[in-house]
Amino acid sequence: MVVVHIDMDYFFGACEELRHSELKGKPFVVGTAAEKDKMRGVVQTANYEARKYGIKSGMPTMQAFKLYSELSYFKEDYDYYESISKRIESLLASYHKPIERMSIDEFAIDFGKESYYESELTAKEMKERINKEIGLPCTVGVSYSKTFAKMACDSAKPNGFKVIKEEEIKEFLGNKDVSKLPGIGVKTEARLKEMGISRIGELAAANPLLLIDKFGSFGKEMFELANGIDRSKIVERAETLSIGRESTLEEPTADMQKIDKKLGELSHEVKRELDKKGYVFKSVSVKARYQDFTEAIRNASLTHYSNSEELMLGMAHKLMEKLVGDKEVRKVGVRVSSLSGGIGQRRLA
Ligand code: DCP
Ligand code: CA
Ligand code: CA
Repeated sequence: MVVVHIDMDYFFGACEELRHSELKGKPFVVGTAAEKDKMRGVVQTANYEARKYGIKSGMPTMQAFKLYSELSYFKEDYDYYESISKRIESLLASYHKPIERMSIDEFAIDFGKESYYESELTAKEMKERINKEIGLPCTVGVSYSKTFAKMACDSAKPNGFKVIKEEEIKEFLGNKDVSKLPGIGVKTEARLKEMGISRIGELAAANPLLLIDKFGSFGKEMFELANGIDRSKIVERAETLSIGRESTLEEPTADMQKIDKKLGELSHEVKRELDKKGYVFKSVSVKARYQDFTEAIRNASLTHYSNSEELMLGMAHKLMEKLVGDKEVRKVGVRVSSLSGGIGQRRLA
């Protein structure tokens, strides 16, 4: 299994920088309080220039200004950051892989059985596209599980890219402080220190029965993690769901008429599934696999939700035309995403 973890750098701050280009290179923070009451609030994030002065998330703004009096300040604008987060999510969703949105600025993507080589190429492309198309920096971690992909990412900040393979994990973890393991907070850290355990390597060599005795099932989990065993799973949420179908053509072809026939069948199946689940869609993507087994994907979004099969097919056709050009394809796929509604969701509402 390969997992790719993406975490945006100084996310709220980077979003502000997008619309305030004059900020570039200057230390600034985003905080909870309105500008006029800024000293009463808390810092939500600091850009890396401000971090040089020791300013960080969670710190009272007052303290941040004591560390650097020329600091620029912005009140948070959550809806704006959320809208950018959604754009990042739909860019990533266009790769047709299971995604877990772990927080507003963090995504874990399941690359399944893909090789590290292939995964790295795609993950680098994702990073590049987030940078070019959204305009924001991020850091990417690649590993064989969800937790270690996140740790790889954390260790490469900012604007980094790090791969940790199974055979490298012991060395990667060994010297790190136990607090670097996700789930270990200040309390657990203190209790582990009392037991003489401060590094992950020491945790890995500890007596697991003793850990279970002290921490219950979490004791077992942290022992396993310290030894490179991670059972956490990527969980897709309803908002990130997509519905797609793909199929191999009878023979490889660049003939759009033949391909359209297949797209028609696939769109029809997608539409049936969509109706069954009660969803409407906003984005359509298509995938083509070429003769040399490379694949390409294109997507487009509507400005409104729709459940029209005709519209889906029309978009699929236009996107596919660009992918095919004069190259022969052997397999095609149609997928809708940015779904809304859903029978289950309606019942809950
Ligand atoms: N956030 C917040 N309060 C905190 C921590 C974070 O409101 N105590 C918000 C602001 C951050 C965003 O969540 O921009 C993402 O948090 P991260 O922990 O990922 O930190 P950043 O993205 O700011 O920085 P980086 O990931 O580069 O370290
Ligand atoms: Ca971040
Ligand atoms: Ca984060």
